[in-house]
Amino acid sequence: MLHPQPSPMSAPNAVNEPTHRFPADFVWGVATSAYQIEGASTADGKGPSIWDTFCRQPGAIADGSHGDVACDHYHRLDADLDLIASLGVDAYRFSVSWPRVQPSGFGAWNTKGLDFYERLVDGLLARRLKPCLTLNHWDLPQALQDQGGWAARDTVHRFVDYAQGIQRRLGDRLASITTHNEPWVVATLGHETGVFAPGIRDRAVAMQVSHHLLLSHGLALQALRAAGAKAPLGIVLNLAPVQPATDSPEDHALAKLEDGRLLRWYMDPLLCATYPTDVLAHLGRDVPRIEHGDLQAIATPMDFMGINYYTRTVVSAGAPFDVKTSGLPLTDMGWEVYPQGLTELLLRLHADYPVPPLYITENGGAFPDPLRDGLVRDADRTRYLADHIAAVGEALRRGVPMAGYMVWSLMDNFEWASGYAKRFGIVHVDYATQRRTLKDSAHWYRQFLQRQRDGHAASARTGATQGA
Ligand code: IFM
Repeated sequence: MLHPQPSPMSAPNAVNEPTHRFPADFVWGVATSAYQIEGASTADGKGPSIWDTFCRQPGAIADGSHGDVACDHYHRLDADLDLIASLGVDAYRFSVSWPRVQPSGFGAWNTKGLDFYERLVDGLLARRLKPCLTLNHWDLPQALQDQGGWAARDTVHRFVDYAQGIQRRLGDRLASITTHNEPWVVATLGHETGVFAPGIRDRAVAMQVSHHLLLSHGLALQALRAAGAKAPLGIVLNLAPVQPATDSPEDHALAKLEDGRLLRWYMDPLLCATYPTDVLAHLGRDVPRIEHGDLQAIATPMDFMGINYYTRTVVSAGAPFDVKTSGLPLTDMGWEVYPQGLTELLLRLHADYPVPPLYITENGGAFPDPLRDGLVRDADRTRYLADHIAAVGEALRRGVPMAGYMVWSLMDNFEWASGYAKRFGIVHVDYATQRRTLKDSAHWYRQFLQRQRDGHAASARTGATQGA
């Protein structure tokens, strides 16, 4: 149930309202992922995922927590759908927990798990919200990890089967299907630095994983289309402008390489069927095994791309760049607030690649957010959102085909290796009671969207009068 909310401030101070008028069909939304909010980690036949396993490793999660209960969304579905609808958004981006619907990642399907997502999709449609489904937001079935996980080529085919199963059950009602969320994170943080599940530290494995994720994306698109999928199909990448800390040639060279590993390693094969040669040369023996036809499959045309943007990346060949020296505000994650980087990134993508329509599928900030007297005065987050929405508006004005924007996140949730201490939600969650409270930023977002709609209605009236 959505609890009664105290009146918010009309608008937090010092927020620069974006002045851009976004198109009437621009899609505004909020986003979450299964492991971060659902809880119910063993309910109704769900199998374990690699994150269930990883969270049990001592020291893996900052506060020793896990997603067993999280926001208990699995048991609070209807109230949470009402909550989403109350924000006045057009769309909800969520992910399916693969081990909830297919506990081993192959073979038998779990009807109760599929039923949950059917209730979710139908509940969104009943509230006139677009269901934007992500197939893989990191919670690979542990049973597949036991057989080699994403490093094994067979997992590519298991993923394609899984995608087809979701299409069979839900495909006729989805507004979009995303194959993978942030493959760089799965490959690099999961298999190179090992700070995320499954906790492997091996660059050669990480690069093979990245190739298999990309290949499974392309093959899934082909299989979904062959199965008659009507929903737009795409992938979501986490991208950032990579900048040198100084003007030294060493810093510039490192920035180019890091841009290659973060952005071009994914954009080049997806849009141009090739891997960047400088990164291949740099990898040496860690270059992944690429079979004949793989690159063509990866470059299967997409209907859209999602970009997740939080901050810029600054690299230094010497001592690591200290974000505190830049003078920019920092979020609770210690990430610089750098909205102009989003415009810069979008213009660059548009200039360098034949991009399909682009969505910002995640953008937001973690801030401490104390709940006092039933209110969360998160002016920092409101400012962050307003400034990044303006940055998207600027890219749109300069010709980038922007189609939508989604806030990360609908509500506070399990922030992976940071546990529950970092709060990204525009809705506050009291984990002891599971009470949800709209933060000031949620009220601002709702009012901003209403002002956009009012503007369109006024233009339509004026246009109608002028045309009469
Ligand atoms: O919470 C994550 C999300 O799961 C993926 N993108 C980044 C967010 C904030 O770290």
